[in-house]
Amino acid sequence: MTDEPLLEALQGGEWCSGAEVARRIGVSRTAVWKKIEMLRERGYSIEATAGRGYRLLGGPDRLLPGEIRRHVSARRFGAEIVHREEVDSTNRLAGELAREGAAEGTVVVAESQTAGRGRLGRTWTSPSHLNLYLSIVLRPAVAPADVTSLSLVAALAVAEAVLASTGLRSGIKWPNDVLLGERKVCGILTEMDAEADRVRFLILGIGVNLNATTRDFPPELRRKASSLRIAARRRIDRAAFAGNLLDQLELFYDRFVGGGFPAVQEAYDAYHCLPGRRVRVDGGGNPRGVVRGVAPDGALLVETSDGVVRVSAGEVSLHGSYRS
Ligand code: BT5
Repeated sequence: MTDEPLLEALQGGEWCSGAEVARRIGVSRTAVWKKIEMLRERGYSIEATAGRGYRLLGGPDRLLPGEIRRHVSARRFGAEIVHREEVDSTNRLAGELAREGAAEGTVVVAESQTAGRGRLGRTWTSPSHLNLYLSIVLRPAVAPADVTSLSLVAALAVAEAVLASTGLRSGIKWPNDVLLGERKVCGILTEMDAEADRVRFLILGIGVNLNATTRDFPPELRRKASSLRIAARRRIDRAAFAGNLLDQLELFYDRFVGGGFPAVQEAYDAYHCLPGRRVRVDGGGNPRGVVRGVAPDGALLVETSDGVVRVSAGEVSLHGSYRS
């Protein structure tokens, strides 16, 4: 039996006698007491008095492994979840665990990061208990050169999880920013430990702004960052989001490992918001032009005055409504 029937019985916050709870969920009163204790350990606040029974005062807003796992159907991703109240960087900790032999699918989540990493030495703002900071250990049997498009796959999984949890269609800005209303709600950082022809492990780090409000961001980010809560105008269940994200990740990762980027390209293209837009790229010869899409290997195709140019890595700036 799960704890859910018990939580259901206490839903609404009204007093409910021990006998009534026991009857509703079909167990003895002693078993109810034990389950109440288990829920308290998981962070639920439940009042108990001899005369009136039980009353649910509040649930935890913690990314506890048990909370996330209730929402995961994936078999490998999230089978092992390490939770920290605070860490410098979930990517750093996941890397340490991977070096010690952690299995593929091992997840590190934290309530806050003191040194959240962005790409190229930039930082990721990580206020506590509001968002999702998650890193996962991957051990794909692919060549190091094929790994770059894996972060495109991660962005796709995030976009699907955003749709499932809010009904909102986000846009992916190549390679892996996820935007709502042209503002960044997610950043992805892939770090690799490899030999010349073999990937030892990868750490896929994903930061998603879930419940941050505008004032939770530093002033310089307020005009370019957003969160699911801001866009959907309601609080997001962080554990449910994390669980759903792990499901989407495992699904698309398996497709990618089996068939490369072409196996997920149609789904990626449906979210990609750059095609048809005029951009400037920093990197890959700094082309300027109109985006024509993504190649089957994950490179961005930009039509310039000299023809179509492929960009494998770089920073894309939009002309016009440029925010990032
Ligand atoms: C990224 O870098 O977008 C990758 C961020 C990855 C963060 C995750 S959290 C879990 C895991 N553990 C880590 O230590 N990291 C990963 P980049 O493309 O370089 O973007 C960084 C830039 O985005 C910054 O320079 C800011 O302008 C902006 N930024 C920083 N924090 C942000 C936030 N919370 N929301 C939106 N934009 C942010």
